[in-house]
Amino acid sequence: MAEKKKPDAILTVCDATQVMLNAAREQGVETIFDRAAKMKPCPIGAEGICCKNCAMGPCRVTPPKGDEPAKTGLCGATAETIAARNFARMVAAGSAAHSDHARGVAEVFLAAAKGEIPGYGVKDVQKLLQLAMDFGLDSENMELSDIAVEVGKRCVAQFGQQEGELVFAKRAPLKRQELWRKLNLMPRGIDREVVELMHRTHMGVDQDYKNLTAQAARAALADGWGGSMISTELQDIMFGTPVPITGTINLGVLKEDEVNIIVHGHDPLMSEMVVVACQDPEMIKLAQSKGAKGLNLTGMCCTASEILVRHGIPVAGNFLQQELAIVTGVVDAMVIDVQCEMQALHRVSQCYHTQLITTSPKAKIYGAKHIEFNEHDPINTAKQIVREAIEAYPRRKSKAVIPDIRQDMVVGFSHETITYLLGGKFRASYRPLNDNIIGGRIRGIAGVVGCNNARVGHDEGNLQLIKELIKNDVLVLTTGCSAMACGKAGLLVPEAAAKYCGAGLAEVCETVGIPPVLHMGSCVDNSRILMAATAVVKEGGLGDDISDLPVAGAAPEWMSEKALAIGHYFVASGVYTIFGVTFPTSGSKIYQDYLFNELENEWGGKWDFALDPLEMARKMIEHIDKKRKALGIDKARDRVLFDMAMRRELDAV
Ligand code: NFS
Repeated sequence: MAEKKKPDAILTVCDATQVMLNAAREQGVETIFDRAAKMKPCPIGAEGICCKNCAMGPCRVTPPKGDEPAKTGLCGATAETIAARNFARMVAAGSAAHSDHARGVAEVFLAAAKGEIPGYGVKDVQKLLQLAMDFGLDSENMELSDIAVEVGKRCVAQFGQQEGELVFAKRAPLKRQELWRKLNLMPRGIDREVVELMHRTHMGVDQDYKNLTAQAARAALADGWGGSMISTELQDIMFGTPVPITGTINLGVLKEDEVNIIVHGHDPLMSEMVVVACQDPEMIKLAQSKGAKGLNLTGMCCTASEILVRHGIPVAGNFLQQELAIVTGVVDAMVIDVQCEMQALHRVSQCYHTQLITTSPKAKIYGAKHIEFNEHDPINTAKQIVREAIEAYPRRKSKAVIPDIRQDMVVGFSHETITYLLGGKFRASYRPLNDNIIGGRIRGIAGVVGCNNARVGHDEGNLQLIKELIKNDVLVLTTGCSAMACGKAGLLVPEAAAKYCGAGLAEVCETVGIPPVLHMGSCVDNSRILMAATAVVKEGGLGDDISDLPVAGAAPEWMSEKALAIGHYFVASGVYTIFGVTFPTSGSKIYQDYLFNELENEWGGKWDFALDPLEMARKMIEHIDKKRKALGIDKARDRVLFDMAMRRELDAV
């Protein structure tokens, strides 16, 4: 099912990206778009039926032709075992990535709480107290700093916990928790689940595809309701829980006459300090002394979302725009932390004056300058980085090519904010949202998340899908690169409601003054979507589990293993989840049938695949309608206030 992109296929629907792609080609700079055309994916690997888990292989167990017996690996492993193992390993890697990010955040949080790090503090006291409650802390007579230390210690302990249950998993609806306990899916500790999954996918261990899928769920749930949720919560406490804020997006945010710094990656610990350093008068003066008008800080990928939703810092672009940003010739420093950073950045930066700087000991790029983020003196590391950018500014050598394309947007919809926005100041709750779903103005909710993928049109799948959903009155929650695609296309402004939505959703959005697509943050912030779904369940009237809700999840342009981990924790949380581009188990019919059909009977959620975004929308809406029917709200209409004539008519019956 690894579909080939037609040679004449659209490479991008983002105008700024197209301008830069043309510029790159004119300048002879190779990008991922060129490499994707030159090198096709290996079909056997893409379908999940190549096993390289031992040195007797790789064994390629292609489907049998005609009457041929089914092939197995040398050890006898069947196609379904091999597909399940490969799938599980991707989930393990994705869960590990989110969770190791979270570990770093938790360690810094704890050190900051102990007063060991200048510059980080507690911005959201309410959330700190909420976490204290989650962890069962008797905090009434405790100093705030002591509460922070205790919460920090308990969060760090979640990673190495060996038994029991992850604390945030107990935030899920009770019925879901019971199901996890019954099916042995409840995560015990974050590291434990990932390590066990790696063990079980080793040669000759777990060879039952259903059992493997269950452990993959335990690892994925340890991500969604563990690692990712810990990241979101602690980042909110330290840097502030997002509230609606305006921002600007696309490569047109770069400025020819200023020092441009792009922070790229996922971890806000360092970028938060770069924000502070860029506001330092001493730094601004230094930039001016080199002839620049000032310092222009922008972001890329999920790090961008982190500082966008909290500070309104402009976003240069999403995953497939990272090399092209450098091609503008005005990026003085690209500063990366961890995840989704292409090694090709180094080669592209060599064609220009751009200083590529790595900052994490976990993510170095050969040839790039490494300035290690010193978590005990973060502001000085940040200043050193800014100085590097300023020093690079006079070395600009190529003509600036900055597309004059940028778009305003409203972002920062944490699930707490949704409560407030929809319920109003005096009645903050999810009630109005539930009522609008029950009444049918809002047909359902979709979480559309994930990456860009060079095998399909850049931003095309995300936008086609989301436009179709909102046209059909489905409210969309979005994060990551998908959210950025929406921002660039003008879907993250309240005015988008009148332009793109069905009448019901438009009416709700216009009344409340929100966009029909709500930007909830970075990829670890998919945990906010879990919390929003839980809040809808707890509000009442729409069943008693996430699997009862008229909701669906999608990643139409996914590429990273993290996306697969996210998908799997959505499925294991009871959500119908559909991916585009390709599906990594398609080589085994038995295994794919299990994920796409049977799983729903066990978990209430299941996987699905559609290459065409409109087909994807159709399937999601069909699922939403199925859930509406089961809830008995498929024919629901708004409550009508009866006038006298209507009453008389009733009496007459
Ligand atoms: Ni998430 Fe994909 Fe990467 Fe962020 Fe973008 S590619 S799974 S959205 S930047 S992690």
